[in-house]
Amino acid sequence: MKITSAQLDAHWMPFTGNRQFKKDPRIMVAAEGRYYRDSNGRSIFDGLSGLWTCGLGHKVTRINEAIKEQVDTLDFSPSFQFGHSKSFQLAELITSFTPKELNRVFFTASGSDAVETALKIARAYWAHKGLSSKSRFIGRIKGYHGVNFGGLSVGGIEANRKIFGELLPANHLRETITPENTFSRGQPTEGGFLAEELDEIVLSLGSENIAAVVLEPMSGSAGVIPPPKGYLERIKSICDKHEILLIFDEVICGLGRLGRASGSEAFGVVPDIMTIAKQLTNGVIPMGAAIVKSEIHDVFMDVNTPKYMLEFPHGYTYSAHPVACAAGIASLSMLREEDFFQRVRDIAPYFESRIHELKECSVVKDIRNFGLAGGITLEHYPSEPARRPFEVAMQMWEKGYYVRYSGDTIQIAPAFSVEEMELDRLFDCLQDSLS
Ligand code: PXG
Repeated sequence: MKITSAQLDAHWMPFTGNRQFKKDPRIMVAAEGRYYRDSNGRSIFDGLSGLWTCGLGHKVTRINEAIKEQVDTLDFSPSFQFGHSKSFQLAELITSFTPKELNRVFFTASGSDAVETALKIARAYWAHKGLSSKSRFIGRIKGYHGVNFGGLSVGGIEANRKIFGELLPANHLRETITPENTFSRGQPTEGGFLAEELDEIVLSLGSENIAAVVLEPMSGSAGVIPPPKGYLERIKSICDKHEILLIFDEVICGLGRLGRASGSEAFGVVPDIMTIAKQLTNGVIPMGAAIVKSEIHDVFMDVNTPKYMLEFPHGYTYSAHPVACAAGIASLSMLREEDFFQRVRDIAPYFESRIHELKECSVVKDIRNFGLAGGITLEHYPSEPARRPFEVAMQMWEKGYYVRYSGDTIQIAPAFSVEEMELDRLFDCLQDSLS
């Protein structure tokens, strides 16, 4: 069906150059496996698994059947004060993917909501312990934690923050890309010492004023930045030393992208709170979650108020939506039963070797990768860092490939089932577009 210009005008699209897009729209009409079909009938390789969401590919029968059955049985159920069985089933299933200490799940409607939830839990936790001055957050430059005010405050992508006025008080650690660790394969060996900056920040602010440190174990949106070896371990030990909570935002890292159930597992560091979304339902229905240690949860349950009172005045109309829960149960069951984490680990070395061949292109300034995620930093046009990635991504689109461009990077994150031959075609085409 043709989209009219009035329809195009009516939709203000998110994180999109609306003026450019509407002159020459790129419209998807169908998706199956690792391919989209566009409105011109072309087959388009999905180089980002949707938006880091669809690691299991598109049109997954088991997920779609679960959704259909759920819609026909219980299409909606009030999320406050009433329940349905699927949310409890999914919560327990999620805790079998997270480190064993993280075993209480709070459902949200998106990744941004999951981050806000985590931040609120952190502050309220300290307040319940009589330490309400512990309210400040520490994030990191280039961190992305969604678009709500809390997530923006701890986020460190300047372009996303600067027009929105006053945010929550937050400090930001330095980013971990250094001149020494460019073109690292997997975790860089240089840069672990950068975590020591946290100690300095805590000493200057006072640990009695800090609620939590919020990090993506591996930055995703900013262009795939795996943590240097030893970095997360040092962050964790500094947090423990000063009694500060550590929140891992695993909206991209969690549930398979890194070849493990979580970034925490991939990098061997256990946070106090974790956020997930995207792959939780394979992107088919919006859903996120914040998962916390039981000792955090129990502080809320131990309050001395009548039992009918709320322990945590927070939640969303769409928290634990039954249709999302059905999709989540099907997605997580498939990830486990078909061992997609092993599949990612098997193909990751090939992905790594192919993406690093792009180093030969003169406009490529850095390449980073981990699991099935890769980021390529491109040389800036004078004072126009975002232009070259846009141009390259548009060339790729012309050639039948969807890749993500943002800031000065191109990102690649194909479905977990991607074949070597498809990676060959994708990276050959990218090499052409970069030359
Ligand atoms: N935290 C992290 C680490 C994310 O990557 C969010 C929170 C917010 O999730 P929602 O569901 O509210 O969008 C994200 C989202 C990209 C890209 O191409 C990344 C995201 C969203 C859209 C595009 O890098 N990450």
